[in-house]
Amino acid sequence: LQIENDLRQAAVGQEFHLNYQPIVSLDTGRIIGFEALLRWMHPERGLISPSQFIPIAEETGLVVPIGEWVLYTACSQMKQWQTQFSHPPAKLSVNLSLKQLREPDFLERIDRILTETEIAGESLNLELTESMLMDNVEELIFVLGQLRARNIRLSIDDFGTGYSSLSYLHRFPIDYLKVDRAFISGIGTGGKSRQIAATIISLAHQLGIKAIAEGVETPTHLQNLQALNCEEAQGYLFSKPLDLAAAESLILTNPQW
Ligand code: G
Ligand code: G
Ligand code: NA
Ligand code: MN
Repeated sequence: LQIENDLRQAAVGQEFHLNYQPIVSLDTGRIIGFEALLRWMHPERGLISPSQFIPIAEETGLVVPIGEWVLYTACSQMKQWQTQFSHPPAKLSVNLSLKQLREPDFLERIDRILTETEIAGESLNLELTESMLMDNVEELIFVLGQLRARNIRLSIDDFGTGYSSLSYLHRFPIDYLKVDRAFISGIGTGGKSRQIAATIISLAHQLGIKAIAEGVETPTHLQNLQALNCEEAQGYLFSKPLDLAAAESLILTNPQW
C-alpha cells in the first residue's frame, strides 16, 4: 500500500506538524486553551487530513508511534509557551487513538513524556472518541483513573455519533463531553439538532461534568449554547485551527489571556 509506506516515511521525513485550534470559555469569552490537530504535508500530494490517514494508521498500528510524536510535540510546545509567555494557555487538548491507550506501556509512555517535557498533568487534556469506550471496560476504567490520578483531564470527543452505552458512561472518570459538530451545525435550521445538543449538555451536567461544543460557526449557534449553559466552545466563529506562528501571535496579542 502506497499510503502505508508513505506514512512510515512521514515521521522520519518530518512531514507531520500540529495546528492549534483555540478553545473558548463561554462564561468569560476568553480563550482558555487549544486543541492540537495533526497535519500531514505529503511531498507530492500536499496536505492530507487526519480523517483520511488516521484510519490507515490505526489499522497498521502506525498510530502508536505517530500518536506518541503528537503527544510529545504538543507537551513540549506547551512547556515552551509556559516558559516564553507570561500568560500561557491553561490547557492543551490532544486526540488519542484506542490503539495508543491499549498499549501495555501506555502509562509509562505518558509519565516519560510528562517528565521529559516538564509539564504538569493538569496542563494536558486527552480526547477519546465514544467508540473507544466499548470493550474491555474494566481495563479502560483503570487506565483512565490512572490518567486522572496524574491530574490529566479527559474528554469524550464527537459525543452523540458513536454508540457508547449510557449504562456505563457514569463509570468512566471523565471531565468533558464534546458535543459533535453535526448537532451544532443543525442549530437554527429548523430540525431537532438543538434538542439533541441540549440533551447532551444536560447529560454532562447531570453527570457533574462540563460540556464543550465543537463546530460553532455562527452567532446563533453561540447564543443557543450560552442559553443551554454549555461551558466551552470551539469553531470557526472564534478561530479555525492555526499554525504555530498564528497560535503564538494570538497568545501574545490576545488581551484576554
Ligand atoms: O483537523 P481535522 O478536522 O482535519 O481532523 C479530523 C479528525 O482527525 C478529527 O476527528 C480529529 O479528532 C482527528 N485527529 C486530529 N489530530 C489527531 C491526532 O493527533 N490523533 C488522532 N488519533 N486523531 C486526530
Ligand atoms: O473530531 P474532532 O473534534 O477532533 O475534529 C476537529 C476538527 O474539526 C478539526 O480538524 C477542525 O478542522 C474541524 N473544525 C473545527 N472547527 C470547525 C467548525 O467550526 N466547522 C467545521 N465544519 N469544522 C471545524
Ligand atoms: Na478532537
Ligand atoms: Mn470532535
